[in-house]
Formats: sequence, structure tokens, C-alpha cells
Amino acid sequence: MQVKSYRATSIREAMARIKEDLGPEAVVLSSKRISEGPIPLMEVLAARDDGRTAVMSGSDDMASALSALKREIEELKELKREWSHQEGAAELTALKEGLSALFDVIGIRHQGKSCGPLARVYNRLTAEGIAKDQAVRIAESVRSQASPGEGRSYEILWERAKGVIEDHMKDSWKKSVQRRIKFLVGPTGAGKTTTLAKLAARHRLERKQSVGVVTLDTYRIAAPEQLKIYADIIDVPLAVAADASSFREALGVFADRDVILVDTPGTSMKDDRFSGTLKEILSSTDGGGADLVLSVTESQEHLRRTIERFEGIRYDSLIFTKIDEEERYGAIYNILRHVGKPAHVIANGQAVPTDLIEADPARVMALVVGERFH
Ligand SMILES: Nc1nc2c(ncn2[C@@H]2O[C@H](COP(=O)(O)OP(=O)(O)O)[C@@H](O)[C@H]2O)c(=O)[nH]1
Ligand SMILES: [Mg+2]
Repeated sequence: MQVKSYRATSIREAMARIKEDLGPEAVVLSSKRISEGPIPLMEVLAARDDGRTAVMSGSDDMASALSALKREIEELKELKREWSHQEGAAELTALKEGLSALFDVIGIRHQGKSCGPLARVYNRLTAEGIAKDQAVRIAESVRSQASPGEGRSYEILWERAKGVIEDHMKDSWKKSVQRRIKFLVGPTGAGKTTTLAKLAARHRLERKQSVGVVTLDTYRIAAPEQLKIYADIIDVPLAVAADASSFREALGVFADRDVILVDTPGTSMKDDRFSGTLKEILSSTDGGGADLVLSVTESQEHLRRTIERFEGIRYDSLIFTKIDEEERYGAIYNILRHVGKPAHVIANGQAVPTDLIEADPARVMALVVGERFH
């Protein structure tokens, strides 16, 4: 085991250096802030297994450790359910830390035995940002698929893990629906307006469909202006609607359009007065559905909170943006598994209309495991 410490001004910077230095299988052992002030300094401890030390001697050890771990997880989940009913924030934090450490026992190993190939698979999955409990589940599926006498090299197990991830993505894609009227919803700055312009161009130029664009974002003075510029370039009509009745009017004007794309203001679904109006407009629009736009540059915690906030909007699928600003995409897998919905497009840059990728289960799997895709 090779353990190294890195100092950086952000976790992202540290991760980039760790990945470059120790490779994709490196795992973060701990991170702490070592100086406050305008430029915070973090110390991140990372490790990579170099085959010289570690705990699990092979797949069988890993198997028994995994099933013990699964039992532990179920017990801990039960405890968590009980605690979440009480004033137990501190205990919950302790629990999360304990759970995290437990997963690391599987992933990182200690006490001087060698690292099995399945543990390497687990390490690589978590290094890509896949949540530890999900990584354990993937590793468990990989193990249970092995037939007697079959090779158990790391390469074989890794290919199988990719297959498991792709199958999980296929499950999410089963929920795909086609809508004539698509609302883009999500937090401010997620990339809704930019992505909408890219989608409008795709429908109009590549699919030769007639497109109408409506914006409900009249809260910021510059918002309709931004969209107007794109609409003019792509040559699609834009209607601005401030409430439910002007929205219905706009739909009337676009009655003959193949596709209608609706831009919305970034709203915190919890307390914003607009959220009620948006829900009402969405539920009363025949043939309408929403896509939730999420920037992968946000922390997993932030993304989780956003998903909770938007629970009241029954969105059909997700659109991930800004993947060009990140290096690891495990969060995409975690979220798609959590919500069980597909992501048909992914935005990889600011340029309209080019920076938009069609996403299918195989492509998302490749992205999530850190491989190039075409
Ligand atoms: N790097 C990068 N920037 C993006 C991407 N999509 C949008 N942006 C930028 O993110 C900012 C906010 O985008 P905007 O569409 O206005 O977000 P909205 O508030 O959700 O409508 C703008 O500066 C966009 O150029 C992307 O895929 N990659
Ligand atoms: Mg916008």
C-alpha cells in the first residue's frame, strides 16, 4: 500500500493530482482543512494498493467479508431509520462515519495481506466517485456471477463490473418517455437555458422538426434576453409567459409545432412561490413533462438536496451538465440509481449547439467508469 499526502486549495484540485499521481484506483483515506482564511488549504491523504500490503487474500475472503458487510449495512440502515425519527443528528453523523470506515475496510484493507482482484474492482469504482454502498453491491453482483473454474483475474472482474453498471443503466432507461412539450427545471446556473438552446437546435437542424420555445423565466430581466439571442440564431420562435394563462396562450400559438421546449427560472422548490405555479402549469399541460437539469460540478450532498427539493415535480429524466469541468462521474451513476430514471443527453461545454452528447446506457457506463467513449 502506497499512502501519500497532498495539499491543495480544493478537493477537486487534490483529486486531479491524486488521480494523475497514483492512478484511477487511488482512494481517499481522509481529508481535512488545515488553514482557514480567504484561500483555504486542505490536506488529503490518499492510498493506492501496490500489491505489497493489504488484507484480503482473494475472492473468497472478499466474499465472506462482503456478506458480513451486507448484514452490517442492513442493521445500520435499520438503526438509521430509528434515529432519523429522533433528534439524532450527531448520532447520524457518527453512523455515517462508521459506515464509511466499514466500507474502507473492504476497499483499502490493512494488516499486511494481499489485495484480491475483487477488492481492486471495488477500489476503482469508489475512486471514480461511485458511492461505497453501491460499489459493494456491484462487487457483490460481480462475485455472484462467477462460475466455478472461470478465471478471476482483475481484468475479467472489471469487465463484468462494467456489464453490471450498464445493466443498471438499462433498467433506468426502461422508464424513458417521449413528450411533445418538455420543461427544463433545476437550480439556477445548472445550465437549463444553454441546454434548451442546444436541444432546440438539435430538433430543428438535425431532426428537421418544427420547434417553439417558451420561457417562464421572467424573474430576472436579462433571462428572456439570453434566450432570445439563442432563439434568433437557431431561428425558432420564442414566447415569454409570466403566468398560467399566458402560458396556455403560447401553447395555442405553437399548436402546430412538433416540439415545444419550456425554460423555467431556477427555483428552490422548497419555499419559492414560483414552485406552486410551475407544478400547476406542468400538471395541467397535456403531453408535457419535465427534465431535471443538474450540474455535475456540485457536490454529491448538494445534488442530493436538489433532488429532494424537486421531488414534487414529477420529472421524466435527468440532464447532467458541465461534465467538461469534472474528471470523475460516479455521481451520475449514484443519482441515476437513486432516482431510477434515464439521462438522454449530457452537456459537455458552453458552446451552443455543439456541446451536447446523446447518452445511452453504454455511454453512461463508459463515462462513469472513467473510459473514453465515442
Ligand atoms: N462548462 C460548462 N458550462 C456550462 C454548461 N452548460 C451551461 N454552462 C454555463 O453555465 C452558466 C449557466 O448556464 P445557464 O444556461 O444560464 O443556466 P440556468 O440558470 O440553469 O439557465 C453559463 O455560463 C453557461 O455557459 C456545460 O455543459 N459546461
Ligand atoms: Mg436560465
